[in-house]
Amino acid sequence: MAGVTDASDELFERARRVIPGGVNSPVRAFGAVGGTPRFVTAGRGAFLIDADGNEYLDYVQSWGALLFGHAREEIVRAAIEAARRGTSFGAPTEGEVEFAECITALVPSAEMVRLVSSGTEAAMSAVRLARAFTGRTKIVKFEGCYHGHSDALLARAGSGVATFGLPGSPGVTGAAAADTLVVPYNDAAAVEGAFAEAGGDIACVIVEPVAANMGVVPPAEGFLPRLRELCHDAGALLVFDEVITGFRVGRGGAQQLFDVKPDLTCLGKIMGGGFPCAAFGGRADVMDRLAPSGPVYQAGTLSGNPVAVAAGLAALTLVQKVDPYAELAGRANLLATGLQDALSSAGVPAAVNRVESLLSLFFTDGPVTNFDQARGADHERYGRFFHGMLGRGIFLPPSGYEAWFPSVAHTDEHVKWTVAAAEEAVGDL
Ligand code: HOZ
Repeated sequence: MAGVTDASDELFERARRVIPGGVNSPVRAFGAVGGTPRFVTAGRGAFLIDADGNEYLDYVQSWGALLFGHAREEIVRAAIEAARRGTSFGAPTEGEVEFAECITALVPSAEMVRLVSSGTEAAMSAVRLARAFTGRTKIVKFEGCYHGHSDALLARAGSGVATFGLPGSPGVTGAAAADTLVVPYNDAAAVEGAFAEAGGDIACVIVEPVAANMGVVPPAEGFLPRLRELCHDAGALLVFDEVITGFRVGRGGAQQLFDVKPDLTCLGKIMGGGFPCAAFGGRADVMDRLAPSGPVYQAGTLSGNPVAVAAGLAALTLVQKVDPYAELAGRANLLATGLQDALSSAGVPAAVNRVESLLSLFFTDGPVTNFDQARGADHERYGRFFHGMLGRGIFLPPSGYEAWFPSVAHTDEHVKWTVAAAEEAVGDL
């Protein structure tokens, strides 16, 4: 259970002297919920242990990277064995070929794939490729969707940009943002409008097929197929950012779940088994434009890193062997309905959005189908709920704009504790 935080307090103080804000990625700083971020010493299965020895049932799971929980044996073993053979070569390996074969077999639209080290790189490179392939400049993105922190994709983004209430970021030039058209999520008419106005200039539409960086917001019925049609008719590419949904909402990701084939897909998180590994892939005729087959430049010393590849391959092998999706979604449903009941019986207006094993909680009395509604939720109340849960040993994302990620290591018993903790925590609201 959560208790004293002296060691985390001290580490945070030290960290702030040498790391901006004391963290290496903004949302971790607890800025939106207040208090001291917990400095972690270990993770085991569904649990995190902090520097003071407190143990928490963890629903962050490295922001969705850990489908099988912390330190899953097969993944750790694969990484250690790979590291013993050498940690980086800067030359191709058989593991990369096997991994790419595995990804292209699992992701319906991926005929070819290029490995990179982060989701940011994957999205940035996919956009460059789309622009080069179509010979066009503009891109369409959605309010509250987050595609990493490259210049063109930060406008009205979710995740930390939403958490800290930033419109974008200083340092992004007007020129870099000028070709980014931003429209509301789930609003097909707004996308039609963008195509009516600038159709011949639009290189791609990039979308999280299930938005999961403004809290979780499912795509409206027909929204994704309409994007597919619009892009097809206008000669633009459809890019699915499946960094979160890939290997999470099913083994073939959201494109399989909703049966919509994008031209390009960005992947990350689960595919790296908890290591820095990501990818973008898609139609072979588009991917073949990448250097050295084609002229579109993209590169990286640690791309296809052998340790990350071994861990990722172990994770995707488990995905196929365990096939955890039905059970995971069932458990997430238990959690979502338990939370919704706990809050309604306490008379607290709340919406729990869920798609398969992705869920999040908004303190609001209406539905949440877009970024405006997500922003309209009571985020201060979320902060109080977060601390009520943390004090009871449950680690939720420290922002109402982030998704909750139950893992294979979470059990029905864990879900029952969580709901019981929520029943008590509503008293703090
Ligand atoms: N952008 C990530 C959440 N959507 C946060 C990553 C991190 O802080 O580790």
